[in-house]
Amino acid sequence: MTATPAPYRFHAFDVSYFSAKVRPALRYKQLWYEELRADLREVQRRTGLGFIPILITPDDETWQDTSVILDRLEERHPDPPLFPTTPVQRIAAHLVELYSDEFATLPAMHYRWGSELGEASARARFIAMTGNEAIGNAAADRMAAARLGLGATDETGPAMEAHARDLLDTLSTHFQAHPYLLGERMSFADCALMGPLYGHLFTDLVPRKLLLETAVPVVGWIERCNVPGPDAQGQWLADDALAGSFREVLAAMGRDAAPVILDGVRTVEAWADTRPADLERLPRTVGACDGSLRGTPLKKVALPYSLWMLQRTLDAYRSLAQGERSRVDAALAGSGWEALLAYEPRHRLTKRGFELAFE
Ligand SMILES: N[C@@H](CCC(=O)N[C@@H](CS)C(=O)NCC(=O)O)C(=O)O
Repeated sequence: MTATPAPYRFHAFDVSYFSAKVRPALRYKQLWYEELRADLREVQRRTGLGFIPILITPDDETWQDTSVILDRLEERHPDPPLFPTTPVQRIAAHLVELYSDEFATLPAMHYRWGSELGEASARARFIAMTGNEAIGNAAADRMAAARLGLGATDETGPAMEAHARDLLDTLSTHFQAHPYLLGERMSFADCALMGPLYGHLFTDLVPRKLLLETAVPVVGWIERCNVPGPDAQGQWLADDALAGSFREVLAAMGRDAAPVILDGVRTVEAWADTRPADLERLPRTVGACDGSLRGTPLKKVALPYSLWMLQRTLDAYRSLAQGERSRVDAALAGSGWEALLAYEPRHRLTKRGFELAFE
């Protein structure tokens, strides 16, 4: 175990999508940590926000936002590494993170809240988790409404399920030959994908059945990510390679997700073009954007946060030397991610404390 003078304190929930992204990283890095059922008053007091998870460091700093948390964990505890340093694997990992954080929430919310059995079982779990019927029901109502805001409606349900089917099939093929996305070692891409796959699909009744009946190799990967001890780790693929089966995974993600993410970012940028000059705080959402998923119209809220996440990937891509970028382009040709990597945002966001702001 990595020695720290006191444990990290991880405010999280087992049913939480984004908690499932950080937990494997804490375990992989063999950190001393205590997981607490998130104390929402403490989270609010420390961050001014209602988002979980948060991580409190041994020296009592508060870290919020899973991408920031993973970056800082890597900075403080670089060994064993979560972030590949070679260009192709690094950008591929960023795309998996972008997909997981900014698109996979849609199928995940569909499976949790989009059927009678899904909704009733998730509601029961929320009540059990909070130990209070009124609070559990209120939280369930908020999340069920958030599903619709994200565009995971009854109309888009079949497209969500077709997407999930392709994703699970490509992942199953990959995990039959490779323990993790980039080879024999876990990376932050695996952590990010655990958000939808463990946080929602594996803990929810309806998709758990789907996983166990149709995607057993994916369940095997979930088990590995949950117990990623040092003895279970090898190396990422040599020579900055991506397995052919992982390129299929990236394509299953990119084809459907990249246009939806770009639609959202374009809407945010159009709003930013004409935003009020005296804007003090960025709103969480800036209206809705219209797009489509597999030919089905999809209307979803546009989130400034999505621009920040895209910027994170683009910063990594644009910091590469020309030759490295060409290697990334060649490796990702035909994956559906090209237009997103070519996008040049007109606006730039930064974090002031825990809040997003224009740079
Ligand atoms: N981008 C944030 C997202 C965190 C997030 O949305 N967490 C969910 C739980 S998994 C939450 O707290 N939702 C409360 C809300 O949406 O109001 C991160 O990466 O930490």
